[in-house]
Amino acid sequence: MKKKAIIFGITGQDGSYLAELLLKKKYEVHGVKRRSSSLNTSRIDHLYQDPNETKKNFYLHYGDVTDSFSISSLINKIRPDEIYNLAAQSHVAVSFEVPEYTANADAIGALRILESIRSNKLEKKTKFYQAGTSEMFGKVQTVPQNEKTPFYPRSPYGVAKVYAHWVTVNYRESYNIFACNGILFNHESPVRGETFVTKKIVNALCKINIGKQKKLYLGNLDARRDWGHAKDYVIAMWKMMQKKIPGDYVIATGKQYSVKDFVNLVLRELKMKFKWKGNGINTRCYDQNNNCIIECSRKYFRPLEVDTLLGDPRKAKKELKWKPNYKINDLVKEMVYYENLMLTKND
Ligand code: NDP
Ligand code: GDR
Repeated sequence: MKKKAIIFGITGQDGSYLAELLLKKKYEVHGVKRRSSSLNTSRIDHLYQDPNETKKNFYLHYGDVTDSFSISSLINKIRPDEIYNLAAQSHVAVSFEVPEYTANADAIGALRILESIRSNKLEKKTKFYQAGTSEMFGKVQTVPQNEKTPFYPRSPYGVAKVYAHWVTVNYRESYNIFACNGILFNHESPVRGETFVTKKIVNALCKINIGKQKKLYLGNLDARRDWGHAKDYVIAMWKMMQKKIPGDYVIATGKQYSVKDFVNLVLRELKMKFKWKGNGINTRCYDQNNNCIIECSRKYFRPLEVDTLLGDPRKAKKELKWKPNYKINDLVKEMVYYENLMLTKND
């Protein structure tokens, strides 16, 4: 019998890579997408199968993690072996603008799915994965961060994810549900959302390089992150779900770079000559003709910042036999290659 999986958040970066992985592993994959006024399936269009096809293994359903009825009826109908909860308002800066919605989707969304597993009496059948985040560490208490590092979230997003983390632990301990938390550090890819800093940098610098854009405005260039590739990280999610006993795992590369370092890597990959001047909010970057191509703008600073994140993935390496295949240079190379390809296609 084929394993059945439901992915909440199928239209997102991770949802698309996870769907590809599970289909390769011969799962029957059910993706839950939100209704939206414009198409939101570009990342999964290549997986689409005609509804009239008989040997289908990829299905899309409308649903929303803020709607208990839609979640419960889908779970009851599909009775999946595995549920991956990747659905979230996932932008940290935006969570300061829409804190209540972020809490509803990111915190209570996880509770709704867990409660649906329980109320449909699927505790023994259905495994649950919660997409936790390094943002839960926030104002970091120890370096590097591992599964025992205390949480100190610094945004409505981080706070909501801490609730989701603990309610997942609670349902595991109260009802014996196989429920696990991934504590994933930043992971990127060519299909990363365009307002996250890596994609924003790659997109703008590729355009500046060919004269299609003049300047890139960024926020805090000194923030430090542990950046991996989404393709590696969805493998870790799946591996967590294959364990005999559920647990919580930090997934990270164990290497850290600043936003400015990331800009430098992209400029070098594009073979652009550049020079930095100033510091803090007055930092600027100039090209070989002395044109200012990067400036800081207060608009992109957050009310509170997470200054530094660095993960310690040793538990995952030992218990899941997981390690990242991509190094930061490979990630940058792939993102730049894809961006340039898209730019020439749109010409
Ligand atoms: P994305 O923002 O790319 O994807 C989020 C997905 O959730 C989209 O499919 C989105 O749909 C969907 N979604 C948002 N709100 C709802 C809702 N109310 N009901 C149903 N679906 C909803 O995020 P990523 O793929 O990057 O991340 C996946 C998960 O992992 C998220 O939960 C994120 O918080 C978490 N995470 C991500 C990390 C990263 O570095 N990428 C690191 C650690 C955790 P739509 O397309 O319609 O907007
Ligand atoms: P993050 O990712 O907040 O870590 O959350 P993001 O790429 O948005 O920011 C990383 C760092 O870069 C700084 N920064 C900017 N960020 C954005 N978006 N735009 C800018 O112009 C800019 N300039 C500087 C930020 O201040 C920050 O310090 C991501 C999301 O995927 C979450 O869902 C996930 O949980 C975490 O990663 C781990």
